[in-house]
This record gives sequence, C-alpha cells and structure tokens, in this order.
Amino acid sequence: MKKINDLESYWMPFTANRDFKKDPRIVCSAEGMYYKSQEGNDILDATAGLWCVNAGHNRKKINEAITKQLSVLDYAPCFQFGHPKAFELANRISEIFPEGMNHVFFTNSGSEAVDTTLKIALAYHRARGKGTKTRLIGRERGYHGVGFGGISVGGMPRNRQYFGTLLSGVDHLPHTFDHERNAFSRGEPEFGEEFADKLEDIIALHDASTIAAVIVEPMAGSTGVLPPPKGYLKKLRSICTKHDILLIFDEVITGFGRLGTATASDYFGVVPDIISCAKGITNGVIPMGGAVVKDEIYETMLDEADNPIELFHGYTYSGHPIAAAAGLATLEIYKEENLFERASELSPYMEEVAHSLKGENHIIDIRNIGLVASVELMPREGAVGSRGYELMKRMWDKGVMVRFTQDTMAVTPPLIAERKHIDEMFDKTREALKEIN
Ligand code: PXG
Repeated sequence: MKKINDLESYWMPFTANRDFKKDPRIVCSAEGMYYKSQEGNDILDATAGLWCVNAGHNRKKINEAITKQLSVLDYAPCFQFGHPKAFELANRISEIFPEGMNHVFFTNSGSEAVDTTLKIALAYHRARGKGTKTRLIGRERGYHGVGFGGISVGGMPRNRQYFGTLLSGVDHLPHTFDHERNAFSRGEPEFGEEFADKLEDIIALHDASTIAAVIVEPMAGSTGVLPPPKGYLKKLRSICTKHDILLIFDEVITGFGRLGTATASDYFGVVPDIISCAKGITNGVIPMGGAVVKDEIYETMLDEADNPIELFHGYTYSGHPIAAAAGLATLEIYKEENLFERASELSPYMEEVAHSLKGENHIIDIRNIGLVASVELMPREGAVGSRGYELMKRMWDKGVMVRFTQDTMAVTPPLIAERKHIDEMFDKTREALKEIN
C-alpha cells in the first residue's frame, strides 16, 4: 500500500509534477493573509489563492454559513425544483452587478461560466431568429478557462495546441500588449485604443450576420496582467453594438472587487451584455461561478422559447445550496467591511511600491491596475519561463506565495491586505531578484 504522504497518485493541475514532487511546496492551514506551510513557516498570500480569496482566509462568517446550511439543506436539485438560497444569491449579485443585468445562471467554476456565456450567446441569437450568428471572437493572450469553449476563444498557445481542432468558427482579436509604447505604464496604458479597430476587419471578413459574440477579459489576468489601453473597451462596445454582436466580459478574476469596484464593467464604465464570474463569488471557499445576463437576453429567451424549458443547459451542482450560502456570507463580508473601496484605497500604494522596483535586475516591465500588479522579467535565452519559475521558488523559500506566467509575476493579494503586507511582498521580490541570474 502507498504511504498516505506519497505524492505520486495526485496528478496536479498546471504544475511541473516531477519537479514539485522532488521538493514540494505544501500548505496545511491558513488564516487572514497567511498560509502555514507543512514545515510550519508563515507564507504570505500574495495571490489570494488563485485570485479568489478576496476576503482573506478562514472567515468565520463564511464557515458558519456553510455549517448552518449543511444541517438545514445539504443538497437540492435546481432542475425543475429550487431552494431559497440560490434565488437570494442571484438577487444579491444582480444588485451589485451593472444595472440591467439582473439574471444569473449558476455554474461551478469559471470555465463553466465562460462556456455558459458562449452557449447563451448562440441560443439567444437563434431564439430571435438570427441563427446564422454563430461565430465567436476571442483575443490573443486571452484566458477563459479550460473547457473546449474557453480554450477555443482563448489565446494562450500552450492551452490550445495539445487539444485538437477545438471549436470551429472562432476568430481572434490581436492582444493589446504594446511593450514599446507602454512599458512601465501605471493603470490603463496610454496607447492602443486602435487595437479595437481590428474587430471591424474581422467583421468585414466574416460579415456581422455570422458573428454571435466577442469575449474578452476586461483586464487580461492569467496572460501576465494586461490592463486595457485607454478607450479600448469603449470602442469594442460601440463596434459590437453597431453590428448587433454581443459583448461578453470574462470577469472571473475582476468580478467581486479586484479592481476596487464590484465589476471591471463598473471600473471602466463599459457595460457588456453578459458577464462570467466565479472565484471571489464565494471567496474561493466553495466552487461556484455564474453567467450574468442583461434583462433583454433573459426575456427574449423566455419569450421566444420553442419548449417549456427555455435553455437546455445546466449542471447538477448549479446553485448548490452550500455554495449559495457561502456566496451570501461572502457578499455580506464585502459589504460590511467595504472591501472593494478598501482595495481601491490601497491600490495607489501598491502602484508606488511595485513601480519602485524599476531598475532592479532583469525587470523589463511593471504594470498595475486596481489591486493587481505584475513584474515582467527578461526571459533567459532559450529558456522562456525558467527565470520566473526560479523566482517563484525563491519567493516561497522567503515566505511569499506568488504566481508566475512564464516570466511575469502577478501580485494579487486578498483585499484585506495592509500596507505592511504590500511592503513584504515587494521587499522579498527585490531580495530574491538579487539572488538569481
Ligand atoms: N476566465 C478567467 C478570466 C480566468 O482567469 C477562468 C476563466 C477559469 O476559471 P476556473 O474556475 O475554471 O479555473 C479563469 C481562471 C493565474 C490563474 O495564475 C488564473 C486562473 C486560474 C488559475 C490560475 O493567473 N483563472
């Protein structure tokens, strides 16, 4: 029999399994801003888990809500039956999401939320008699989870190249990263609004009558933190409106406070037609996601349905009572502690501290927006990502958990972070940078 601490059976996601298992980084508990490693070291959480633990770890209110819900209603189906908490959570979400987006379809993850948005877009056009609108437009360097829909519209080559032909009828906008013009930008970069004009070219090529939706992350996160250029999202919005194409914002990362507002839509003053969300919806404690749609989409789907069931889509755990209870408690914490405003207030400080690293070894760019900062390193010749990977391991040894995408470090702390935590994150980065070649 294998020992219980044998690491071989668990095939870890998005992980260098061989290397990890030789020298594992394992956390055993967490409280507030810190994990405790297996060795008993405090590890500062500079990543809010994976951009999800926005209210910090081990929040009693969420734990109690879950425990209470377990003893009242552990599970109930949401297909043709319902339970109060799912309705209540949908109401609370629509209160803080953009005006006129009052309908929530629950999923269990961001990937499912994204696929749900794409399916709703297709079904909506069909319901209104525009069934030729089937193409989906994503963007280079986009990350929309790992479902076949999400990787098809996504633009991260490694996430696509091993998995066959993906969805057909997909095209991509160019990414908005423009190092030459925008290096070391603070907030939205000055240059690049015109990248949105490429949508007109794609429409000219395929014709608007074949295009259902455009999906973008309002701020591209996983690809290495790319805030949108000034004016870019507004332009995308107006082109989509002009051509009767739905605009989907993938807010799996930005939803629930990451930019200091409930949504990135709020932050940028641009309202899409559908928003995908997940992660911060339950503080990461119980898996949950959702697709939030404009009233007009929901109403059209119900009015035009050719069957009493208006949308043939859903998951066994859509609106799961335990997740819904966790979600309600999480939203209460965000409100009671003004966590979105708090993130907004802390953001200029993090900007200063992050940009103070300019000039350190290997750094070729620093970007930030809301409570997100990224530090990009010059890749080693012939070994893209190796410098970033080494820095991540050094940071762990120094007691800070950070995420790297290739050679770009993302700092995305829980919204409860204090200035001293921000200092610790970047002081240790500075130290670690001096130690690597
Ligand atoms: N859309 C976006 C914009 C995301 O960032 C997903 C969809 C998928 O969500 P799920 O719940 O299916 O994982 C994500 C996930 C990172 C990192 O380090 C980011 C994500 C996940 C893991 C790591 O940047 N985002």
